[in-house]
Amino acid sequence: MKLYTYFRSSAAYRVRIALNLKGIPYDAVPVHLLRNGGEQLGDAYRAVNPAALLPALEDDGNVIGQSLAIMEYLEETHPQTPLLPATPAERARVRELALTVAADTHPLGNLRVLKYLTGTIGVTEDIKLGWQQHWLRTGLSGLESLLANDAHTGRYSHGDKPTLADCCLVPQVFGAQRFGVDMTPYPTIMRIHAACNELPAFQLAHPSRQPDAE
Ligand SMILES: N[C@@H](CCC(=O)N[C@@H](CS)C(=O)NCC(=O)O)C(=O)O
Repeated sequence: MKLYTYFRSSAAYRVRIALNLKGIPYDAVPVHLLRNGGEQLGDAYRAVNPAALLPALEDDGNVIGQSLAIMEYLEETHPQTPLLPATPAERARVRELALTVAADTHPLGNLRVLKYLTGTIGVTEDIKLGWQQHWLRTGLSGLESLLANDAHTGRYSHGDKPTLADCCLVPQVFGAQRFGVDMTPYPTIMRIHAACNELPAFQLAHPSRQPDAE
C-alpha cells in the first residue's frame, strides 16, 4: 500500500492515523505542496490523482483520493480495530463529527484557497491570516458544541475508542495551533486531543515524525 502524503497536510495526517490505528504497513510517497510551485499540480502527481490534492492511497492497483473515502475503504478492507461504531445512529454521529472538520472547516483554509486570496484577489498576509483564523474558530466552535453537549462523547469523540472523528479532530487542532488560534474556548476538543496523543498511532502520524518533515 502506498500513501501519497505531505508531512503538514492535515488530510494526509488523518489517513496516517487511521493506517496506524489499524496496524496497516504502508510506503509513504512524499509530494511537496510548495516546492516547484507545488508538486501536487505537476503532471506526475496528476496522473495519480487528477484532483491534484493530497492524500491519495494506492492499493491493489486502485488509487483512491479524499481522506474520508480512503478511511472508509480501510475500514471495509481491514475491519480489525474498527474506526466506526456498531449502530447506524452512532456511525452517523461519527461521520457528522468527521465531516464537520473535513467538509466544513478544513477546505476554507486549504492552500489553493489561500493562494487565490493573496495571488488573485490581492489580500494582504494579515487579512489572509484573519480569514484562516475566522473559519478555524467557526468550525471548532461547532465541533466543540457537538462534542460537549452529547452523552456519547467519552474519552474520545465517540465513546472510549478512537474513531474516524478523532482521525479528523487531531490534525485540525494541529492546523489551528499552527495558525495561532487560541484553543481555550474548546476544552472538550483539547481534552480529546490530549487523550488521542497518548496513543502511539497518533504520535507516529504527527507531521514532525514523517520522513519528509522539515
Ligand atoms: N477533502 C480532501 C481535501 C484534500 C486537501 O485539500 N489536501 C490538501 C492538503 S491538506 C492539498 O493537497 N492542498 C493542495 C493545494 O491546495 O494545492 C480530503 O479530505 O482528502
